[in-house]
Amino acid sequence: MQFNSSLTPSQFESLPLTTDLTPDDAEVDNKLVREVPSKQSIVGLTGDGNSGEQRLNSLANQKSEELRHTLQAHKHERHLVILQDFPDPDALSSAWTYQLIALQYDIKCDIVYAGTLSHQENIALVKLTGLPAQRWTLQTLKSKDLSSYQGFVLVDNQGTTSALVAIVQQARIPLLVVVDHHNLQGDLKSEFLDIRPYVRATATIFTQYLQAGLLILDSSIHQHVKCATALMHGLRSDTNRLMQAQEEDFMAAAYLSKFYDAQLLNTVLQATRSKRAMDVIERSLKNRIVQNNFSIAGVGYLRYDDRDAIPQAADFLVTEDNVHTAVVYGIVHDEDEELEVVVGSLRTTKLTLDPDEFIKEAFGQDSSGRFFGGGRTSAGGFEIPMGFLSGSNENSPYAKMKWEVFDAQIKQKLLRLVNPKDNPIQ
Ligand SMILES: [Mn+2]
Repeated sequence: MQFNSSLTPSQFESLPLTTDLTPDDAEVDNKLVREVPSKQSIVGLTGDGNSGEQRLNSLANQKSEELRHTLQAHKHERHLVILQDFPDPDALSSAWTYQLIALQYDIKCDIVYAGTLSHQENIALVKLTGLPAQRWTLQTLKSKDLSSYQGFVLVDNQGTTSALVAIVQQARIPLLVVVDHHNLQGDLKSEFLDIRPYVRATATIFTQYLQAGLLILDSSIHQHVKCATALMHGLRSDTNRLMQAQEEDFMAAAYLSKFYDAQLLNTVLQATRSKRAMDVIERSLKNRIVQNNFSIAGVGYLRYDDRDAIPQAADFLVTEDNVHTAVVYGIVHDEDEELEVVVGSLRTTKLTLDPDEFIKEAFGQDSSGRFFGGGRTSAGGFEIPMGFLSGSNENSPYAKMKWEVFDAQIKQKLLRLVNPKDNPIQ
């Protein structure tokens, strides 16, 4: 069985720790909130067989124009670009592109994330391209003067997967720009909104902005070549090496092919797994149960830095014969914050299974109505805070008991959907 290192995690690996996207004090003019067009209306726009010079659909052009106006209106400002807590190549490359575009308008951007880069390819990408993302923990945030930012931007997420968003909102920094390809996660009030769930990667959307002229790429500028390489990686990893790519994604990849550095991308893709990630994958293999073509595996406790081994294990389990969907989960322990969270990933090759729906149906919502997870095409994730039960694992029988309870409960919730007659509790 082949183990392909280019399978990368989805951004929905982390979910709602914090955010409230509808602050009482709506500082943003409601009139500025734009409606997300339905897929139908876009199919009509793209399927006209028109071979326009850049072959961009009118929506992409219209959105690029809107973004240009938004940036124009915020010249000389400083913005915070917030990524999901565990950013993936799609998020990282898109944010970098936003930063370079914004710079044309003398807007300075800091790209930040609260969690960690735990996938070997993400670490390689950031190191090899010099991608300017910074880790801001909640601790870091306390030492920052947020008043120097006039706005914040969400790229490849809608604020539900970042622990930073709530704090930035408390500081009354307005949400200016959202660009994402996940299903709409709630009522978002942003000056500019471009959410296109049928596009397979946010990197595709950003490439379209480049094609529309928001930034003219130049192969003689190293930074442009590196950014194009990062975008190519983001686009490939969110489309399962282009296997799930659609016309728009291929068009974007074709455009990037004129600028990216194939050798650099190859080096990024050859990053190797840590031993601890391998151990988690081994545990997932050993613990998996397969029922009705679903493979389900609990992997016990993991360190925070190894969190990304969970989606990697799911990527692996879904390759087994007769398995179309894999769910892997574990308890991630954050030593710094003394917090524990159940983190899970879903991967599916079944076209009719919507990961977003499946996870929402399986785990439901927390007491404030927020879903424990969601997803996009072929991938999803969930995150369930353990709250009062966090920590105290020095006592190993307690730790074991706690794992067993969570393990049983998650299996129960999943099997209810997989095989309604089967209940592990009985
Ligand atoms: Mn993405």
